[in-house]
Amino acid sequence: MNSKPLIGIVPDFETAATYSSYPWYALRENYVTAISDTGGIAIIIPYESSAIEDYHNMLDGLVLTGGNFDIDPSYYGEEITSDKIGIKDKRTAFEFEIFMKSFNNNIPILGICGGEQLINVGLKGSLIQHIPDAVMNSLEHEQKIEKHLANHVVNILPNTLLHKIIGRTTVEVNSTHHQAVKVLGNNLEVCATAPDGIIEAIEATNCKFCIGVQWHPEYRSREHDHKLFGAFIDACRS
Ligand SMILES: [Mn+2]
Repeated sequence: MNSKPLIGIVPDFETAATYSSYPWYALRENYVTAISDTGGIAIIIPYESSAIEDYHNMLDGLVLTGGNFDIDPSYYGEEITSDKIGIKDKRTAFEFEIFMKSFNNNIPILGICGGEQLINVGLKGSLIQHIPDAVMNSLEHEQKIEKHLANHVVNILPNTLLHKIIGRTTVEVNSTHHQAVKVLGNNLEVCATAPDGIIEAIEATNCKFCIGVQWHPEYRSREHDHKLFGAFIDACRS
């Protein structure tokens, strides 16, 4: 294997006429630099279902990103219950397919924000559709301050891979989500929670590396963000 692992990143998709009046793929640059600075080679993979087998054969790891979207609740057997939901059918259909293929073949996976939620739904879990509707007195999970700044703490559960990686039981994280894990998917365990009880990270117990975090470590503003990317790239290399 190449000493630098090849990491696929699924981008977001936009039709808003800001960059182009035609549909365009969108990805914040720091998802890429977090990988390249940590020793991987990042490759952005478009939603081409016919190429999934080829992508899969190339990749040593997969990053599922966040973005301006929600997973269609029909994937977990619910109707849409909030007007805050925005779905992207093409993205979610592609992402499900590449996630399941990677997961079933034990390719390391890091899910970030919406990517964490995709892991949970992919493994037959469900989501809180809009946190303020579901949790009384929840913390502010859609922070108004700049996105790289920490907005709340999370408690990391002992005896989890995430705890082994980060080596701390409480860390500060940024928070830019309005949904969260509700019912946990198969073969997953909770590895971090916010003080209001919101699930902030999950990991699969039956594979090499499949961790989803609700925060955005790609900003790498805190030491634990570097540790998470380091452990992910190490897993992709082995
Ligand atoms: Mn949060």
